[in-house]
Amino acid sequence: MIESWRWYGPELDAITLPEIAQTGASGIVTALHEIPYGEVWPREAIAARRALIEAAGMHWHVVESLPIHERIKRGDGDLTQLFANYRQSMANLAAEGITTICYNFMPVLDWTRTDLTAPLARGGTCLRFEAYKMAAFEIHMLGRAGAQDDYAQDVRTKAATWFQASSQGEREALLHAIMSGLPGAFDRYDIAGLRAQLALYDGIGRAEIRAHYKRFLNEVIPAAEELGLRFGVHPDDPPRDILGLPRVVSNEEDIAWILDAYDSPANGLTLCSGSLGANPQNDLVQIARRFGERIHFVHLRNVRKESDGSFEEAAHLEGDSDLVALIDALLAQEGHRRATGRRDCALPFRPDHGHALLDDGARNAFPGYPLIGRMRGLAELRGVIAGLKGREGANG
Ligand code: DNO
Ligand code: MN
Repeated sequence: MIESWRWYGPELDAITLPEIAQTGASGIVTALHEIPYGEVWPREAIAARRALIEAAGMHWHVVESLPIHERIKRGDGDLTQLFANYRQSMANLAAEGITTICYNFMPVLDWTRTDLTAPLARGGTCLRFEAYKMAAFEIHMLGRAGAQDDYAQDVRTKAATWFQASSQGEREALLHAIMSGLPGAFDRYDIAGLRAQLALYDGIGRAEIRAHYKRFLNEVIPAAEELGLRFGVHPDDPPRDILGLPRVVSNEEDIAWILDAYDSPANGLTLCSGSLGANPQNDLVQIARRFGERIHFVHLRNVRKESDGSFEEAAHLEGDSDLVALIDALLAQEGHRRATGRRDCALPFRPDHGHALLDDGARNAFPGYPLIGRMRGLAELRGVIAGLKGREGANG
């Protein structure tokens, strides 16, 4: 497996490439976050970013993300130009030798949490999703009546109580946390802005989103095949509908549908253990085995789930998901690739989010992307991989 590290680029990330080099990671995962959604990534800008990474002794291994414009997700109007721009960015990336592309198909928001600095028992903080706070946000702050059905009665009661007692500051902090998953320099919405975005999805249900997704695949995967690119969709986080919007990349069945909707090795998966792992119905090892040949990129992190749908990000080897078993399945997939003569045998992975530990709080890193906490995660994962590989060697 190839150790990689997400970096938001020289303008936006508080962590520098020489610092990342010290973590031991060899691959960088990044995007031209400063380019607005829907515009072409110029080849020169890609080349300049690549040169920075290579000057620091690393390799730009994966693009995360090449974002999909909301109009494509909504199937809104004439999309010819947007698809042409997307394919042009793909061609420019391929020309610079960057061949693995992670993207997601989450409407409006990316990963969503209600607390960015939930305290940990031994000190440090983690990201947390509190079901009643999300319900309070949807039902009371946004006024989405339909969201009632997505939460159990006791969660709704708690949400109403919290909302009534909440101060303006607490509501603003909740809005801020919920908006923080939008990557890079993307505009954050206020309540009115978010309502306006959501209104654009009126009348768009699961079937429509799936149809728009299939159209996207038909528009880009043939070009990916020609250019030698591999696409890996990142699952929804959390893996369920939120804000009353349908999400179509949440479980095994969804993944099967996507990989089937355009049956090509270029149409693959980013296996994110933290996102998929937040739904108790998802069996990570089973997902890794079933779709193994189509996995192009891996996010490793852990979650601790609660019965009401809340969860928090646990240390990489704590929490409810068995990451050792998952890594074992991924190493088996690598072995299978070697045996069948595939060129892309080594799977790139990154420690997905990490805890904010020690001096992390003093730096202005993106939530979930601190230096020390992720370095701890990477080191633990590296140990698991080395241990499992050693055993493989010992067993001949
Ligand atoms: C969540 C994180 C996200 C993810 C994007 C992919 O699990 O990995 O930041 O990178 O949603 O587009
Ligand atoms: Mn992830």
